[in-house]
Amino acid sequence: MAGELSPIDKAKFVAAKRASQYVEDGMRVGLGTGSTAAWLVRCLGEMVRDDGLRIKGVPTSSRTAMLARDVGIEVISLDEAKWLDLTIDGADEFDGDLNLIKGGGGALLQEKIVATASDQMIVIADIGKEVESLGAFPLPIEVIPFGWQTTQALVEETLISMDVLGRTSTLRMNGDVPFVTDEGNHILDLHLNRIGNPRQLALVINQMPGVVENGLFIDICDAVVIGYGDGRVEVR
Ligand code: ABF
Repeated sequence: MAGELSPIDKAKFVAAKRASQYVEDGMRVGLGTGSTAAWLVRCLGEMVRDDGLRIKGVPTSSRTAMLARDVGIEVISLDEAKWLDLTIDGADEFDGDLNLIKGGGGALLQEKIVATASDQMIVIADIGKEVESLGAFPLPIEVIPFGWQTTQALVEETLISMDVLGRTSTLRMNGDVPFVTDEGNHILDLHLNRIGNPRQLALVINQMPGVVENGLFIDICDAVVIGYGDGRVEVR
């Protein structure tokens, strides 16, 4: 499967391959979204096909559901699974406390629901996702369509008044029309550069009317499997 890969794709593949070893027969597994998680789905598909692995997959997005079915994984809904043994997903950033920024792929709401409804959540990522402090990657915020531009202004004003947004921070949409999620909500990007207190920021953002969820995953990730371009893998 891996053939001749670029260093970044090799890093993603080896992290996914290593994480697939945590998946045991009979598990209900949350399947993440993004290119790294896509490698995991392919690895699990190979295990289903070649080793007779029997799992039930709960995808975190419609894209992942399609890929999982394509590779022969039995796909069920979260409500059919009721609870998951393990979720494996990617991330945009992870820090030393295993706190994450996720949602660059526009699936943060479903990803957070699935990750939270799991006994264990493992992130797979190339080493480039490791940061000292979260925030260089824009923080995605999911808001309902009703009055979303007003919600955006409210979020910005509230965070500025709390002195959470530094001078160089801006709240920017993804172009003229924001990204629309599987749930029909909109994604706004909060460009902070550095988040001093992710836990506080996550709580403040979710209190605001119109905000559904944010891409800060605090105390959710149990381990990160890190892939390197030379093929090395490290588990934190
Ligand atoms: C999903 O995949 C998102 O939460 C995250 O933004 C994205 C990471 O994508 P990739 O693995 O392609 O870097 O997990």
